Order: sequence, then structure tokens, then C-alpha cells
Amino acid sequence: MEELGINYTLETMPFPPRYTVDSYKELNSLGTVPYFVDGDIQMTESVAICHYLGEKYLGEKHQDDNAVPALALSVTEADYGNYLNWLYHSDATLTFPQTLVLRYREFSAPDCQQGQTADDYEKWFAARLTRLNEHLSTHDYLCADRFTMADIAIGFSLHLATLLKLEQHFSPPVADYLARLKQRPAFQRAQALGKEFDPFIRT
Ligand SMILES: N[C@@H](CCC(=O)N[C@@H](CS)C(=O)NCC(=O)O)C(=O)O
Repeated sequence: MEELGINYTLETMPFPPRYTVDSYKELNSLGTVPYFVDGDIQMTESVAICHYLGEKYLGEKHQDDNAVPALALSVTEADYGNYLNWLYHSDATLTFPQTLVLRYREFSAPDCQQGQTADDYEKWFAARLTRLNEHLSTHDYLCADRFTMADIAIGFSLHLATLLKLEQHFSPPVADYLARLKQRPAFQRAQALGKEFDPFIRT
């Protein structure tokens, strides 16, 4: 939403809201974040939200300002299939193994850690970076030679990996790509939000 330049309201909560916020499950029965509301629409899948925002708000700013390219690809663009593939690749292939590391290494009580599970899924994550590494060895962005929602989705997976201290598995092109994404003003504005509840800041 920062990249699109649209107005929004953000509610931040201590993690996990399923336990910390009374009545959160009355709003979102899964108890998960993100939970996104736009009029009558309620969404719980991060990448579906990116997909939706990219198309629906193609957008407000871009229509008047041709200098800012659209964050979504249309079905008529040559890279459309690649765009969808990178969008889905983020959560289904890169974030998924990290959730096991998160669960069994970072957020377990010390006496119930399943270190072997976390170690196995760290290796899985490292292996699943192969396709991204190949692509970024010859491209600055994932598709259409421009920054799109696919870069936001994949960028999140890589950013999460740094929070889990998995960045040693990044090749130089992957590390450079994430560094470029993190220099974007919209990323930096978004990063500043919700710091008071950041579960990765340890005191
Ligand atoms: N596939 C969903 C997963 C949502 C999800 O599991 N979110 C996690 C945080 S990344 C969560 O809310 N966990 C807290 C809980 O399960 O109580 C997405 O990509 O948004």
C-alpha cells in the first residue's frame, strides 16, 4: 500500500493476536495475520492481498502519473505467467519452509524445541532459493524489467529469512537484490510501522 500510494488504516497487535487480543478470532476465525478488509472484502492470504491490490489499485496514482509503472502485470503482457509464478513461489516455496524454522527454532518454549525439524527445513529453504538465484544472476527484477508486486512478495520471503538468520544461504545476486528492495522509500516507511510489537526485537 505504501508503494501504491493509497490511503489505509493499519491496526498493529502483539503477536500472536489469537492469544493476545480478546475477540480477534471473532473478526478472523483463523486468528492469523495479516487480515485485510476492503469494503465487503476480507482476505487472509498475504500474496492474494498483493495480487488484489496490484490489480484493483493499479492504480490511483499511476493513472495520472505515467512515470510510475504499474505494480501488477496484465494478462496481455509477455511476462504474465512468470509474474504469477513468482507471486505464488514466494509463500508456497520460500516462506513455507521458513514457517517451520520459525515455529520450531524461534517461537518454541526451550524445553519443546524440535531442532531437527528446524534444521531440516532450513536446508529445504536453502535448496529452494535455486531458481531465484538463477534468475537474479541475469535480471534486476523478477519480471517485465520493472518492480512489481512479485518483488514485494518475494522480497518479504527474503526479508523474513534475514530475521530468522538464514541469509547465509543467499547467493550474492540474491543478497544484492534484497538490499536494493530495502532501499526503497516505501519499504522503509512500512518498516517503521508496528515496531512496538515486533517479535524479532529482543530486549
Ligand atoms: N498463508 C497465510 C499465513 C498466515 C499466517 O499463518 N500468519 C502467521 C504469521 S506469519 C500467524 O498469524 N501466526 C499466528 C498464529 O497462528 O496464531 C499468509 O500468507 O498470510
